[in-house]
Amino acid sequence: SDQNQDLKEAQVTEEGSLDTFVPDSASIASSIKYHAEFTPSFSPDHFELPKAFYATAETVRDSLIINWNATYEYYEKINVKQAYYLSMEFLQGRALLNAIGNLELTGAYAEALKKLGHNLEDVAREEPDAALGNGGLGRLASCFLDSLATLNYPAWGYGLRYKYGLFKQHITKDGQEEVAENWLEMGNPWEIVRNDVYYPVKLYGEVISGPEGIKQWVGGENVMAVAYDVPIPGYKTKTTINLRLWSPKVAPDKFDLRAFNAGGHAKAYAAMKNAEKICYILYPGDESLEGKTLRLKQQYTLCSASLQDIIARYEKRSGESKNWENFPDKVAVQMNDTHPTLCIPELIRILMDVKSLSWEQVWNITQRTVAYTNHTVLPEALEKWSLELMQKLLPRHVEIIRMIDEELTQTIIDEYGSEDLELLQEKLKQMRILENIELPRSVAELFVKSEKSSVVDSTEEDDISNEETKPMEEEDQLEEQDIENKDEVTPIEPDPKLPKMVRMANLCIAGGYAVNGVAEIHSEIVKNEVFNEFYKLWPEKFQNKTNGVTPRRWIRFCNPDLSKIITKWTGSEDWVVNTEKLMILRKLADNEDLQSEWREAKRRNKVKVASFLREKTGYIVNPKAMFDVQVKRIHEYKRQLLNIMGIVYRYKKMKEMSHEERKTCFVPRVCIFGGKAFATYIQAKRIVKFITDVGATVNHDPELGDLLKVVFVPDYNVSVAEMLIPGSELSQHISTAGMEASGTSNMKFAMNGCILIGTLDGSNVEIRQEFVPDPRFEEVKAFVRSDVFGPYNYEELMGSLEGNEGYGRADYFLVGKDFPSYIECQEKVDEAYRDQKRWTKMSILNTAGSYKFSSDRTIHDYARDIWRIDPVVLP
Ligand code: B1N
Repeated sequence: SDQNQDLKEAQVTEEGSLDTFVPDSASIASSIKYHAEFTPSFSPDHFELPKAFYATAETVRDSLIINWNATYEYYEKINVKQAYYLSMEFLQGRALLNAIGNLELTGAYAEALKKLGHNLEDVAREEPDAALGNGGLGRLASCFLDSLATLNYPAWGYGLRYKYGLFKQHITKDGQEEVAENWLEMGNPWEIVRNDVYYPVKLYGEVISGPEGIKQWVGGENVMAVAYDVPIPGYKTKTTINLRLWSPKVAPDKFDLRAFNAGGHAKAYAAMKNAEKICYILYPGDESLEGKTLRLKQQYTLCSASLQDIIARYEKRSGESKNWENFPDKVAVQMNDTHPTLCIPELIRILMDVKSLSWEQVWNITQRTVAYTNHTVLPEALEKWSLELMQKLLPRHVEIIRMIDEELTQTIIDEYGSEDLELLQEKLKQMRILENIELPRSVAELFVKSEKSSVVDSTEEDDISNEETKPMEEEDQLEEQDIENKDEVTPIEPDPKLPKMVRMANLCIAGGYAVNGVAEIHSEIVKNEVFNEFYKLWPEKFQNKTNGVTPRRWIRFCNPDLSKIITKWTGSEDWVVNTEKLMILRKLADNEDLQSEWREAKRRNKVKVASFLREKTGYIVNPKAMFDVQVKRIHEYKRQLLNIMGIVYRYKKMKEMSHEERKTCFVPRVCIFGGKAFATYIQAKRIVKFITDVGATVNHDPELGDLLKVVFVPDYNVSVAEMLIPGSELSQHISTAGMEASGTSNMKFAMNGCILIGTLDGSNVEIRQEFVPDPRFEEVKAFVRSDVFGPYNYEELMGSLEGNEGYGRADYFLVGKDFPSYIECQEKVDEAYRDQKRWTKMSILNTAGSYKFSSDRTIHDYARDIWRIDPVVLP
């Protein structure tokens, strides 16, 4: 095709020629036709939307590959330090509009498709969302990749190529139903399989001592992890970085049959098939973890393949001058939460067992290479793995983890000394990586020695002599014995009734050079509470890196109408990469022309939302009403229940009023919810059911008209967010204080001129005391119980707000406690909305003030403070 020819020529001619080569719509159209014919995945006789999408995406991929290759070659040539972002989740969403937007070819593509009888937007909608993530953590990883590429940072992402992404959500009369998400069904036009890039990943087996005492991990099952590369283009730059996703494959010739001789070939074959299943499915838990073998296999596959790849690249790039001590000068590994913690023992294993370095060297290199981001302080989400399970699956790693635990234990002893053995014991108990596991031998000996020295401790002799002045009763004698036992301080014995566990966060903090939280308040909680003992030991490791979101996807491409207005009023498109420029809007916020353009853009986006709601739910809403939105994973701490209880209160009040009263008292609202519940999280699913039931009642109530509508958007995902956020006016972020590490959708809403209400998340969870129920909250609960929302039994849901249902603690998430101030806040929202000038001004100021929350700023901070990498601009 013309375009391909042009692109190829551009590639082989002088440096910089790509910058000047811009394909026009005619060459793009011919390239699309070329792919439709010669990269066939559909019948030849039609050119319908699905085929148009795949052919279009393939042409875009051609351009991306050229830039990917140029970027890769240049990094190879200058051997630059690279950052690697390891994550079990990347929530990429769709790629087409983002890619052609970044390449500045949106107009040309729209025209080309028009020539071929299609509309760009319709074609783009054919693309399935790449949902290899659950929520905020995975989406953050994807925003980071966009910023890294845009800012020309040499960096790659590493993840897993799950065959099934996050489940699809159907809403039925019973609430949520999960359906498998087969996103690869029609093929993935963005990935490039690298059949020559694969690494063995071993599981199970045993450790033997080889020659010169070098440990060898033998037997077990071997999987081949094959690389699939997804090009990540930057905005208006040639830099195109890589997201490398691993997919395990069967490798019969490479397969170690030793371990399978007992069961013969059939068994070996079954095990190989099993190996392939490792990456079938993304674990759908968000802030809830299951200690399942398959999950550990997934985590290890990611860590092992990525590190082998990183090390191979380091060796290739250093050539003759290879010196392992310099590894951290070329490589920074960022672990997205503790999910890739096995990076630490895996790096050590490769350098020690395969490259024959000493423990001292390897421990030092590791501690200068890896860094850890913490994303949650919820105790149920802090990863712990059973030692027994890990021992079976990764016997060599358990040995290494024991060595790290011993290093850490020694550091703790050096810090606290062995004078006060009880204090030392307490510290060890809190900080060790191994939980409920005997102390390393070297340390246990220390406790024995101290036992002897305590006999000559003078203060204790004093105590004893005091005791001896009075005759001993039998009880006193027992006490005396207790005291003596305490003085001996035997090392903490494991409790056989409790499981032996490996604490992944402790391992990350000990093995890494940096630990960061994801918002200021969260980082304070990390330092001062959850990991305070480590903070006291290594204050220099702890940092904050407030999250951000990419302004390309989350304003420029998802909200073109608003983008045009921002560009017009700030004077240029600069704000897309330099979000500080949004501040210019601050002094324009009162300008009436800007205000009316701003309102008009919002109105058009609301119309789109309204038609989407009608298509997906059948509900008809009035775009003149206020659009009030809460979209995020359904979780009790995020308190969708607080929102819906507030709506029920509003509904109830409305019903008690006359038509006239109602109209003066309330602003018409459309309350929109969206989000997925973890399939086995019963309480979350009840909340979904509740919201849809309230909607079914309220939306059909003829008395209310447009005054109140409640809509649950099914299957909330990245693409739905891109449509919904621009059309929202109010959004809610009302988590129980201290529980939401950061939250990122709040930033997206702010960027799109949405007013936010929320809790000051960050104050400590020490509330939950004098719980005096608000009479209005009592009213609402009674109302819910009286069957107004259908026959479903809401006793358990309401009961949980009062301490029933085995929750023990009444209303743990403080829905009732915050209800009064929440209701008052909502009344203020109504008042503010009545004054449309004031509301629009707030809306503009929100966009203006959102400049800080570009992931560009976040990435600059990581690059400067953690990774110590510099931007590289391609020649
Ligand atoms: O990470 C986001 C934050 O903005 C959110 O506040 C935080 O809740 C989220 C286990 C998680 N923390 N932990 C997870 C995800 C999957 C999983 O299997 C935990 N997600 C968050 C980005 O910093």
